[in-house]
Amino acid sequence: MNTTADTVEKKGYDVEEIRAQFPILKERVHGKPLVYFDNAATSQKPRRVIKAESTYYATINANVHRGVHTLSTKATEAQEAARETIRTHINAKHAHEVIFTSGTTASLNLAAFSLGQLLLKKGDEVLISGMEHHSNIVPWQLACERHGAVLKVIPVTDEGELEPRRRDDATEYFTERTKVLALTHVSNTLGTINPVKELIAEAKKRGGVTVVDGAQAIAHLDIDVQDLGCDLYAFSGHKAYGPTGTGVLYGREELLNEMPPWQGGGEMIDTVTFEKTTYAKLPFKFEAGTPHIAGIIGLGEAFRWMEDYDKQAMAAHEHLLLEHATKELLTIDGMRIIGTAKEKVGVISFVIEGVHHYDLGTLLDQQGIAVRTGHHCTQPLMERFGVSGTTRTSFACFNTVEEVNSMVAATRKAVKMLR
Ligand code: 7TS
Repeated sequence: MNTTADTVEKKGYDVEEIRAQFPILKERVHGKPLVYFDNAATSQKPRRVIKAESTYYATINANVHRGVHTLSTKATEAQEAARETIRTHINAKHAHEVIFTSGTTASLNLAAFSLGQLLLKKGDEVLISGMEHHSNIVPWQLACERHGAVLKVIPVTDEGELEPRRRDDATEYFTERTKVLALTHVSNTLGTINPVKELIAEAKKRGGVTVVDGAQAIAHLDIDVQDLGCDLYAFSGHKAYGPTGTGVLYGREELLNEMPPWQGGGEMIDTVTFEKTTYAKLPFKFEAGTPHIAGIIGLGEAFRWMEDYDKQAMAAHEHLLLEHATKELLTIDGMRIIGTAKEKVGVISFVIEGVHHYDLGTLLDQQGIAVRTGHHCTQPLMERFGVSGTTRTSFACFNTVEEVNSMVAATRKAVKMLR
């Protein structure tokens, strides 16, 4: 273990205490202790989250906002408590600005569909970046096709940052036709933290609506939607220690009130006749059908769990893992790290000369080490860097320096076998 690692871990960040709360970390894979480095795909869940979900099913399972009976009232209260927890966590002004969805993908599809209907006319522009996940590309392409608008892309530098030529004069990215800026806060492939606050300010000066994909930011950065100044902010619960099938679209109240609904059905209506339907007030206008109640309750618990810890200390620990892993991986012959931005979260994508990422991922799995391989749903970014895919290791608050060392040693061994 390197000395910096010792210092940070002794400064009150008790990684073993955190690890003890994740039952899955006791699992063995191919007879080896699990090393889970695929947190950007989905994080593991602390016991409290698993328990919150099962307690709902075991004790108060009922549909929400529908019955007068006791269980329904309790389920509704538990779900709405989760909404309030999330409101506080992201510093939204009102709880009804927090819309529950099934994940970032659903949140972004809602945003693109509804903003398309509201704003986009022939020749208008939607501005995204070259490092977007497919779920912040394709919904906008669909909206552009529907409304005759044009998708524009902010280029990415060799370091994996947004094109600096225009850093001093972000106005160049925008034209008078830019109606929407939809940007990832953190790149899932490169780990880059984008200067979203500045770009949001630029877009707003020109009257554009701003959408942030926060899927990779929510578990690793302090998110304050009012400070960012964004109109919409999307994230998934499962990447922030919460259940799969849960997500949020935060939206500024005034904009949400203007936006048309995305899906129609129960819960999102006020009155229905065959001639005309009027819609429910926020947030229900955007929550058609029975929600993932158990998941939402688990999501609330995940956020309460995160709040029990100092987010700065968590971020510092993850940063330490990032620095240590970067340094060690670079000692491997033929190593190329894709994504060397100054501001990064704990995500490292790499390619190794003469080694296919799929083979490496398979050999690491044999050692109990879970990494992701492939294009990470960012095909245009892969093309930008001239690679078909990468091996990606992504850290969470429960990972350790020892695990990084095992991964590096296993990679070195795998490279010898594969060359
Ligand atoms: N946006 C970003 C930046 C993401 O990283 C992901 C998922 C999504 C959107 C979609 O989230 P979902 O929860 O709706 O699927 N990213 C990844 C990944 O990097 N590996 O697996 C999923």
